[in-house]
Amino acid sequence: MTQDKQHSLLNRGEDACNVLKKHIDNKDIIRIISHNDADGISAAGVIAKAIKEEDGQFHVSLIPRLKIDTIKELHNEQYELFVFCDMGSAYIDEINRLKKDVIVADHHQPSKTKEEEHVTHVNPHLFEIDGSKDLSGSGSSYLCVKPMNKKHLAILALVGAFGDMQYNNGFTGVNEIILKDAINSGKLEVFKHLKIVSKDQEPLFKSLAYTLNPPLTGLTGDLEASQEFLEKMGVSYGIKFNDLEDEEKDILKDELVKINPEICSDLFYVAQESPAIRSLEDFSSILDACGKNKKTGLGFSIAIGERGNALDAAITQLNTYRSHLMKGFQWIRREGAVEKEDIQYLYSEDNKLKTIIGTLAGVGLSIDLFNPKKPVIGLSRFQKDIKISGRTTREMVKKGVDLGKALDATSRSFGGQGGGHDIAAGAMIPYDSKDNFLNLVDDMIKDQLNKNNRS
Ligand SMILES: [Mn+2]
Repeated sequence: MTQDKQHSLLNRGEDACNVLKKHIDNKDIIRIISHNDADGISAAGVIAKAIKEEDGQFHVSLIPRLKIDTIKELHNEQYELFVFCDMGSAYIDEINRLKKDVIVADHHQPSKTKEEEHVTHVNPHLFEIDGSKDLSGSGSSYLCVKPMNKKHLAILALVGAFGDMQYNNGFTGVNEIILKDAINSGKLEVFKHLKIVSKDQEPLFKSLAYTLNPPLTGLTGDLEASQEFLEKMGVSYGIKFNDLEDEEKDILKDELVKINPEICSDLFYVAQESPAIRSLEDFSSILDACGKNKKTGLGFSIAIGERGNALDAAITQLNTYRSHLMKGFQWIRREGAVEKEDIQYLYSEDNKLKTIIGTLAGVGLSIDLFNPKKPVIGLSRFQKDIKISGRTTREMVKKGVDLGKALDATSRSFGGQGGGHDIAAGAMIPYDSKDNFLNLVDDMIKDQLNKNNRS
């Protein structure tokens, strides 16, 4: 059954590939519109790189979210093929009205409208495949180029999957098929190793503090504690991991495994790449940092293969992002979250914290910075609006918490909008409704927990 569904999805990718090839052959400039996060940048990269390799041309825009107005504006653009990556499935109605060929390569919940003949819709949900963990936006995009013999681009699709946090101690579903292609390209190796970040760039204590996934309780987000930890075991903290003596590496490994056994697991490694992006997770962090610091063009250039100065500039973005993160964790360790009855929240107007509050909430929960029994709601102010990022634990989801539903319903009652998954969700609400919103979310989570108790 599963295989049938996967097969149908792969066929849909082939349909999209035929449309793409037709327009490359016609020498049309192909219009790509994608999301500005790590998955979206990788998705645009997969399509653009394939076009480039086939001697075609493209024009790409990376945007924070697709709006109806954005699609309306495309009516004025003179292109013969539009490709939406990592977005578009919720707007098939509007997209149908574009009277040119369209490919939608997305993995978010699609709208109920059926696509018209000029629209090729590649989305796992259409085939009852879970788009939150089994295929990313860059994965859907990869399926549209896979038939052109582009196995090496499967690597970039995995970078996007890491960006969307679809790796959970392994890849599942269609992501597994993509992983096989990546390995078969001969460029990707997978082996067990210490999964601390930037082993060849940063002094060891920073590598530990910067490692978010798997989380290292007591070390993640804390430069001082990481330094002390290494000093205590007599391992040189100021040099890079890759420069340690083998003996030191062994000591370190033993101690880190005690904190989190998952720290020693599969590393996805491309030996011929530049050191900073040899690990696909490091690659994904760099694209993520470019997106969050509004340097999407830079991120995209790395995705399609630019290195040298561009990569140096992208690494600078990563460093900036990480220094913001460290400040954020410091802030949380100092102030903590404000607890209500059934939720807790973080609120900041600080420019540096705005874009990272969701990460702080999620990682903070995983390293015990918050009460695990209450979902964390991060709020950051953007002029007249507040951006909401909610995170909770698997355990609370089992007890009935569904943040996606809670944030969707509550934000709508204040004229905002929201949604997402049970464990992680987001919303946008007017600034004035902040306090009422928090009270309502608190009530709603209480209801969810009560209902679950009774059933
Ligand atoms: Mn995505």
